[in-house]
Amino acid sequence: MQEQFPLLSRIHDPDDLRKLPIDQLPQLATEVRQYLIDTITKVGGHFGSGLGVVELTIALHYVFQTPKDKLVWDTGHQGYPHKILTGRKHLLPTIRKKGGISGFLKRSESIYDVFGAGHASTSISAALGIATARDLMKKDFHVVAIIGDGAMTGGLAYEAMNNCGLQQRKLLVVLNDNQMSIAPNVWALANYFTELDTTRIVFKLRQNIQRLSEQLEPFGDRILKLLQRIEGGVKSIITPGMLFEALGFKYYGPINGHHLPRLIKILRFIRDTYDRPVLLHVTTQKGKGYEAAEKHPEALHAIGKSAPPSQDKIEIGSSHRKGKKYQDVFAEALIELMRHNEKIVAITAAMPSGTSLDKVAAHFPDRVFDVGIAEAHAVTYAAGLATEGMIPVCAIYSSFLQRAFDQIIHDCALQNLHVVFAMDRAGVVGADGPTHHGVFDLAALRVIPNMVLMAPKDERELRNMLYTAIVEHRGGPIALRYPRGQGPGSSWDPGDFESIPIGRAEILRTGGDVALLAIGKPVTEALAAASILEQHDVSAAVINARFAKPLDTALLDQLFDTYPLIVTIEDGQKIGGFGSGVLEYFHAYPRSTAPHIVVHGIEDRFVSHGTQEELYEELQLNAAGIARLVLESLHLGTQIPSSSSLDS
Ligand SMILES: Cc1ncc(C[n+]2csc(CCOP(=O)(O)OP(=O)(O)O)c2C)c(N)n1
Repeated sequence: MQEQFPLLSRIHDPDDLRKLPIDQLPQLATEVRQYLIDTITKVGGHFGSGLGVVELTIALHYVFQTPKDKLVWDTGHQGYPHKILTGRKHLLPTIRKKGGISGFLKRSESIYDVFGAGHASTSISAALGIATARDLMKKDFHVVAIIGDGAMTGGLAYEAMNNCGLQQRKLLVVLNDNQMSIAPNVWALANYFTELDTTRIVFKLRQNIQRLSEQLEPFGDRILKLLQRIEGGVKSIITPGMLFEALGFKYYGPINGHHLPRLIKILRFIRDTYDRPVLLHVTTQKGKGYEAAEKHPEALHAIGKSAPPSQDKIEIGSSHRKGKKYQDVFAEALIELMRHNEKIVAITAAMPSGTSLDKVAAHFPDRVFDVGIAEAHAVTYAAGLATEGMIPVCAIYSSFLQRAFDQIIHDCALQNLHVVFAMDRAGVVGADGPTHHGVFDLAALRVIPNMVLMAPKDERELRNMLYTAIVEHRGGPIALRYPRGQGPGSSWDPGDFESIPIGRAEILRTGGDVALLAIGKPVTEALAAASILEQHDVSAAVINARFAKPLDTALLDQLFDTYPLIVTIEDGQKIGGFGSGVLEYFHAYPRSTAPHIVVHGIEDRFVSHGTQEELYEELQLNAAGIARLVLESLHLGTQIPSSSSLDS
């Protein structure tokens, strides 16, 4: 390390960084960037965003006394250089791996991670909270929120700025503007900012006015007021930050976020002079220093372990789809349905490629809307569309839809509007970890009146559920949840859609000793578990529940009457989830039989990061885990190795 990274190898914490003279910092930036590229191209992870903020991260730790001064990073995916400079560079190769460091900011990981992040637009609110606590406790430290232009499309950021403007606490917000969200940012304010680097002009002007004010002080208030008016007037002509000024911030920028001496100069100036909310607007380039990432910032926002991903194209027409991602199956089916009904529209909240709606937009550019990182708005916007007879499909990751809980209830369900929720990344998502696991949706949406909630067992069923939701369902909100990655590999022909009766489960396998009642991805595991159980002389029925709401109560009645043991299986929180619903139904009526009902899912805790397979094993949601649970419940506690290959 010492040879390749002579400066970086000496940096063990920000104090070491602060000992370097300014003229060595550009060299340090080069080394940090190189270390990031070397490591992440090998192990995978978020790539472009960190590369874009190397200088900004160095400058912030250089000027502010971290950890006494608090840096609050928004979203957290750009925190890799911050991790490198705060004692975690040797852990970077473990990032996002099971047992390794998180890909986001995490308080339990480091005292420098002041506020946990993963979901966007939280930093200004959190920073204001920290600044308020500081003032109440009469402490003295700086609080800096660092937020991207993408995260600035989230409503929470504006709620926070409004409140900052009102409270007028000493707080710095750094707007890291690279004109990219994951996709090109859909930020109306982008047009508002000039590309001119006006800082120096404004900075000079203000210094001159300040100097003049001091000299003219003896001549009284009127002259000072006049000068302040001139400063304001000039600023409004040549600075693009009037919006922030109107919200009560003092605005500086935009300045080049890769120019370390200039960054340090302005940060020091702000640190030494501010006494109220300040917004510093820096412009950076996503992916800086890695040519492919500079050219294709969306594709290289995050990368896998091996080569950077290529943009795969969607093909409609071949009948066998093994290996296709759920998100692409969804997009392909949506394209087919949109061809037949022009009322169908689709909405993404800044995730066009993640949801594959970019592929839908290639066919229907006027009927796919990217609303920015604004899930709450996306849902109410969809509700508005639905009132006019459109059929909106909100394609939002399960964990991000948590942001829109009230909008789902108040704007969609209460008015019984036909809004379709396509909840991608349901269940455990893998390396992104607890901020991104989609494990709360079953419990959260099940409680909402008028809601229909379903989960497909495979790709073909996803198509049929989408068809059912859009074409067959008559009114009311309807949601389907599907996992990250590929399905088990089912096949179909184009145009091949089947309606699924709402609330009807499907018996996949009969058996006498136990009924495995699974929903979504775990159905495949339950089928494999049944094969394992067969080897242990246990005969298991497998039922694909399909609906968490409404439940197939007729089938449940039969199961309750027939099986001594029923195991419900879901890749979501147990509390309030699908199995919980089965229990509620069981206890709602007097019954002559008393089967043992075991609810299997995620216990009352947050699940860390790891591969989906590792987490399925940890959570006992894979075939081996399910088989083991059944045997234990039947008091036949045979040893079953944890790998699911034991069905051999
Ligand atoms: C609530 C929420 N919705 C969506 C995402 C997915 N997401 C992660 S990073 C990102 C783009 C962030 O853009 P920006 O804030 O400009 O940061 P940059 O990557 O450009 O540095 C998005 C949409 C998220 N993290 N949180």
